[in-house]
Amino acid sequence: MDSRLTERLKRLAKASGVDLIGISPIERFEGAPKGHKPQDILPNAQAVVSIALNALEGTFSTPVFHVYQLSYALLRSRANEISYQLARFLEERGYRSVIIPGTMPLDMIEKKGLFGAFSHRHAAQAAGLGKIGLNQLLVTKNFGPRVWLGTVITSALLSPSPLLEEDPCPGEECGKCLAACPPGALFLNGIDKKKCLEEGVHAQNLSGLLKYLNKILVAENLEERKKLLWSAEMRVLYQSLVCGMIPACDSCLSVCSVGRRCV
Ligand code: B12
Ligand code: SF4
Ligand code: SF4
Repeated sequence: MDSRLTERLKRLAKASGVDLIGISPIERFEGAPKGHKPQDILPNAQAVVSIALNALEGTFSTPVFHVYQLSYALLRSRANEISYQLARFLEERGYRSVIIPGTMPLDMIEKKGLFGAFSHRHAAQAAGLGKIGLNQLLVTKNFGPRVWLGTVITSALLSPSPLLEEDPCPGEECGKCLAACPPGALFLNGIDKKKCLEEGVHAQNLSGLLKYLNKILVAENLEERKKLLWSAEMRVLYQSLVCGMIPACDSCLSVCSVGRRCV
């Protein structure tokens, strides 16, 4: 166990703006499905580093979508970049490392984009950052579920972090996330991913883009097609492609009062 390297890595993460960092040894992933254990992603994996970045609470209360979009997109790219920085730090010291995409890219063919290569939530729970709550998200003590996660799998033998003992989510006796989920996609023991995905469908994500392109394809004549191409909706879609396509729903995050710090 390299405790000095672990401390230096944690210091670098904090200096880069990470709010929470924890380390889990690969033995904590025994229950993970085949193909989704650390060693399936990096053959000589020894440890998994999890980071969490707290989202601005204002992100979840602004009614202006493009204001929400900026914070969200920035959080996503920062987590990827910091993960990369940590992986570079470890590789410079001779330890092979990989980073897990925040969301995309992921397997769009067999898994239909609904199953990541490696679960950030389970990794973060195994690293003691929080516990998976009733909303199926990682709920942390200090920031509730309003954290974006990143993961580095490495061949370095890093010192493990303790697991979180108490559960920040009281479960059924709260149940606010279940009640707040617009399509009723959340259940006591899981989530209907398709329902959740449908709710997140918005003019500004992939399904929205495909629906709009289809509208152009089936338009009656050339004039109609031109109108659809030179429309405001097309400009919105273009902007989302440039700035980041963001799911439109987040009620199960915003409603949770655990770790809420702002009025
Ligand atoms: C696909 C995906 C979705 C799908 C499916 C969601 C889901 N719950 O699976 C859809 C589009 C519906 C979705 C929605 C949302 N997502 Co999403 N999503 C992902 C993504 C890319 C993969 C998740 C995944 O693989 N699911 C499939 C498998 C792994 O999950 P599962 O079926 O629950 O796994 C079972 C088994 O496989 C097993 N298992 C899997 N791995 C392991 C490991 C161990 C050790 C064990 C014991 C078991 C185990 O346990 C499960 C059985 O209960 C992750 C990023 C990532 N790579 O982790 C983000 C991620 C989960 N999403 C996130 C967010 C924020 C959202 C949304 C709020 C949308 C938004 N506004 O961004 C909603 C919330 C929905 C919800 N309440 O869960 C965040 C969650 C942050 C947090 N605090 O936990 C993540 C982690 C992205 C990130 N980098 O931070 N998402
Ligand atoms: S993101 Fe929206 S639809 Fe999906 S589980 Fe959360 S509240 Fe329900
Ligand atoms: S809203 Fe309540 S039940 Fe849902 S995750 Fe937060 S604390 Fe748990």
